[in-house]
Amino acid sequence: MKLVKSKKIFSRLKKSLPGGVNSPVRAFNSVDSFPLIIKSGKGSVIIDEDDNSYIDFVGSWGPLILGHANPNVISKIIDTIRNGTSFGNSTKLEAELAEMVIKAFPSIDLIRFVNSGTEATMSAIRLARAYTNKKIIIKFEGCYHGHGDSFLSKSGSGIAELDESISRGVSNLVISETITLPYNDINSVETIFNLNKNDIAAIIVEPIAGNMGVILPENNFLENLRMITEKYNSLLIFDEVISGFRVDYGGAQTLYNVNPDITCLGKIIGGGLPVGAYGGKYEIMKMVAPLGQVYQAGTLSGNPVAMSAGIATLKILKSGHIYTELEKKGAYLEKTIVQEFIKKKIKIKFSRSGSMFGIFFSSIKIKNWSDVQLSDINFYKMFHSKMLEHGIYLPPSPYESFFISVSHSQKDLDRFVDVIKKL
Ligand code: KE4
Repeated sequence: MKLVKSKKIFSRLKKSLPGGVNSPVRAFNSVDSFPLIIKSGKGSVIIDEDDNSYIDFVGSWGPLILGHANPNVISKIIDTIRNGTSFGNSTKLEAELAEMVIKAFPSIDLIRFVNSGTEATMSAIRLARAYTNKKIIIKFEGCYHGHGDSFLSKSGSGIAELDESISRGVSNLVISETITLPYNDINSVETIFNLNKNDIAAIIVEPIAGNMGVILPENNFLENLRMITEKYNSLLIFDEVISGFRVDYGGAQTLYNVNPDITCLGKIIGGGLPVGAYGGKYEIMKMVAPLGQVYQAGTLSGNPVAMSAGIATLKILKSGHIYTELEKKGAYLEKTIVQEFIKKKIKIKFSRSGSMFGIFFSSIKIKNWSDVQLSDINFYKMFHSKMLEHGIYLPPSPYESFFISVSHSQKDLDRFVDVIKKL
């Protein structure tokens, strides 16, 4: 595919933006490739500046469960934007979207809208520390909760060792209050609680991990996290920024029937515009300013245009049999991809929940970050580039989720498998 205009635009971008991007993964460094410079999207297809078209299995990293430029979402945005873009005051649209989310998530009595998943998770741990009067946060290797300082760490060499920062500019003091453990390893959680009995404010977890490929919770992992946090009066925070309204209209907590104390949301609830949210029981959320003493604010939080995109999106998701359709598409793609790789004698592990899935080039069972590290990352780079050459856009990193949208046709799914045949 020709990339003449894209190359010119990327050189221009690099003059003004660090690495030429506004988010690192878009630079395609993880797949040693040239980044896409996109000019439009419609349904399951995106088109770059050189008019190359791609069937998109990234969907802007999750928000576009309805596909690009969904007509209902666009018309709702246009109707709203005609009345202005932002007032710095409340609007009824915030009530409408909040009520829809609260109805979908029984664990939420009150919710606060912010502008990103990062703001949601940062605020959630601040609230958890205030509510419990404790300071330590437990998270899991390979889970990503945005770029808040507390989350930019990895576990020390030993389980009980202090975390190490993974980013310059993050103070060791902040990192010393985060402990990172292996996903799906409940024993390590019990060990840490025994060592820090009354000092753990919360556990934050992606109930379905979507930032190390896709890894599902195993052996009642979520139920056990719920029991341990109750036993030690700590909070359980579900980071459902990806899984919320993706794997079920009520998120992973509905699928697995485990109620967290605080839920973080993003992506789909903004319908492609910047929206994040955190919410939970009244008892906890009443601490958030101005009702309570936990300060959090935002100029464009609850922005009416973004609210309208979220409302339009959830209205469609709530109607009809969207999740049944998405499950059928996911199951079909899983079956046909697995079959094709078996024919080619290429070992893969396929992991899926509804319309989010991951492919590991590995012959071992993948249950956590260490297992992911043993998969063939170089093969993924070749796979990504081959698929892109043939018009299939996959995440430009082996550590992300693939997404199917309502707008992906049977032909799109079969095209995916046809290109695998050419590997
Ligand atoms: P944002 O601040 O990017 O809106 O959300 C942070 C976040 C929080 N929690 C989870 C589970 C997330 O997946 C994310 C962000 N996801 C990444 C991709 N998996 C965003 C892509 C990017 O960083 O450009």
